Amino acid sequence: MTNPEEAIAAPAADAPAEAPKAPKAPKEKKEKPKKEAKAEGEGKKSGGGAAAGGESKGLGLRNSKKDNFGDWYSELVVASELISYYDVSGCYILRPWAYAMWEVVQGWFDQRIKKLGVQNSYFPLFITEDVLNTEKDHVEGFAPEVAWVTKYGNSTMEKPIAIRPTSETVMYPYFSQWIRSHRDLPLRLNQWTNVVRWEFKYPTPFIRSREFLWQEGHTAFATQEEAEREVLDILELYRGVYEDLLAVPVTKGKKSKKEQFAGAFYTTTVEAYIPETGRGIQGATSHCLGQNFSKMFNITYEDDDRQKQHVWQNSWGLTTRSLGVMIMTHADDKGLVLPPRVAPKQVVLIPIPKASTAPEAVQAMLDKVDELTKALEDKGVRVVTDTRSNYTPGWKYNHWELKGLPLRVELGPKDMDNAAVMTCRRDTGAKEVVPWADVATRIPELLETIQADMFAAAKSRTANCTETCHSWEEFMAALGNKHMALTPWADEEEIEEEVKKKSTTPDAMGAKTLCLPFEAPPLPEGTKCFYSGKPAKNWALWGRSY
Ligand code: 87F
Repeated sequence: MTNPEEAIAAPAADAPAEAPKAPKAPKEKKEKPKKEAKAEGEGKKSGGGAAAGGESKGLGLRNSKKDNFGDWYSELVVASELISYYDVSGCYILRPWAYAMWEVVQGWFDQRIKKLGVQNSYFPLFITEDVLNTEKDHVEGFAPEVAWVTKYGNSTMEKPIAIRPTSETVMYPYFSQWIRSHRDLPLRLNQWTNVVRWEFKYPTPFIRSREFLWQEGHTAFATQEEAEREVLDILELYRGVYEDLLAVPVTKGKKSKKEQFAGAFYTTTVEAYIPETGRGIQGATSHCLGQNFSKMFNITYEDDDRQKQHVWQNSWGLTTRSLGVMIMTHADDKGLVLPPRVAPKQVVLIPIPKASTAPEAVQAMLDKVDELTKALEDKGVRVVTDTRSNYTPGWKYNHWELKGLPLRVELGPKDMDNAAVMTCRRDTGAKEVVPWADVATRIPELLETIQADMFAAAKSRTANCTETCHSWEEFMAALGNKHMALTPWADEEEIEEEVKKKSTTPDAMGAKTLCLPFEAPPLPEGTKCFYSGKPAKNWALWGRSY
C-alpha cells in the first residue's frame, strides 16, 4: 500500500519556491512506473467476457481510492484514456477524452469573460533574458523553474531564450506602448496558451506538470475601483467553473501575505479540497497587481488634467489542474464519474439484443436507438451509441463506467415490449424506467439532477472535513484527521512559518494557510489567535496542500 502523501507529491521541502536563493536545480523526483490500461480485448464476445446483459464483473481498477489513492489516480487517468505518459518526465499527453473537457471549460469561461469585455490575443512563447529580468525581483524566486533554449541545430544561441512560465514580462512592455490616454483604458486581454515551469516537486497528471494549458488574463484600468471590481468578477467566474461546471466545492478568499503572488498587491483564490489525501489545492487565482507592474514597466496614461498616472492592473489564471481536481473529487473504484455539464458525452445508449432475438427485431431495436438518439441530440444532449456487436453488454457497461459517462440508457427486448428504456446513473447506480415518450424531457432532467447531486455530495464531504479550531491541540487533531482547520488568526507571517514547521511530521508535510475566507463566522471582539494567543484579526483556513 502506498502512502498517498508520498504517491502524489514530494514533501514541500523540495519546492524550489521555498528555497528561492538557491537557483541550482533541485534533485529530480522520479516518476512512478507507467500504468497501462487493461487490454481492451478482455470483454470481447469470443473471449467469453461478462455475460450478456450482466452487471459489472470485476473489470474495474486494481487500486482503490480509499486504500492507495496515488496509485489509484495514476491507474485511473490512463485506463480511462484521459492521459498517456510521455518520455519527458512531468509531461503528459492529453488524449481526446481529456481535451474535450478542457474545451468545455474553455467555452464556458471564454464566453463569460468576453461578456465582461475581455478580448483574446496571442503573445509569443519565447522571452529574451533582458526582458525576463525587467521584473527580476519577483522572477527571482521562480528562477529555478524557468526553462531555456540554448541551442538551435548544432549551434549555440548567442543569448539563451526563456520559454514563458507566465507572460507578464512578454505583455507589459506592449501595454506600455499601447496605453497613452484614458481612452485606451480599460485594456483587458486574455490568452489561452501552454506554459512551461520546470517543476521539481513530484509530477502528477493535470495537478502538477512541467507543461500545462491555461488562460492568463492581464488587464489595466484607470482606477483602483474598476480593477478591484474585476478581481472579484473573475473570482466569481472561477467559482462557477469549479462549482457550477465541475461540481467541485471551493472556498473563495484572500491569500495570506506569505502565500500570495509576490508581484501582487493582493491575491484572491478559490481553494478546493481532496478528502482522501486530506489536502487543500489551489483552484485558480485572481490577482490585483495594484500599480506594482505599471511602475516597473512604465505603463501610464494621461488623465483629464494632463497628468501622467500609473494604471491599475490585474492578472488571473485557470489551468488544466481544474480537471485533475474534478477527477479526484468524483471518480471511484470503477473509474471516472463525470459531472454531466463537463462530460464530453453525457449519455450512452446501448441496445441489448439476445442471441435468440430475430433479425427484424434487432433492426427495430437499432432503429429505435437512432430515433431516441436524435430526440436527445435535438435537446442538446451529447449522446454516444454503442452498437458494437463484438462486445458484450457487460463489457460495454464497464467500459462506459470507466469513462465516467453520467447516464447509461439500455434498450433490451423487454424494453421494446414496454415502449420504454432502462436508465442507470453513474454517480449512484440508481435505475429508472423511462417511457420512450418521456425520454427527451426526462433524460435532460436526470442529467441536471445528477449534476446537482454530485455537487451536493462533494460539498457535504468537504464541509464534514473542515474543523473550527481555537487551540494548537485542536488544530493538530484536525490535521491528524486529514481535515482542514478554520482558525481565528493574528495574521502574522512568522506564525505561518512556525505553524508550518511545527506541523511537519515524519509522514506529512507542514500545513499552511489556504486562504482567509471571504465567508467566515463572526469574529467577536476579544477572540484570540489559535496559535499565538494574540488578538485575532481574521479567520484563516489551513491545511496540508498540493
Ligand atoms: C514560474 C517561473 C517564473 C508563477 C512562475 O498567477 C515566473 C513565475 O511569475 C511566476 N510561477 N508565477 C506567478 C504567476 C502569476 C500570475 N500570472 C498570470 C498568475 C495568473 C496568470
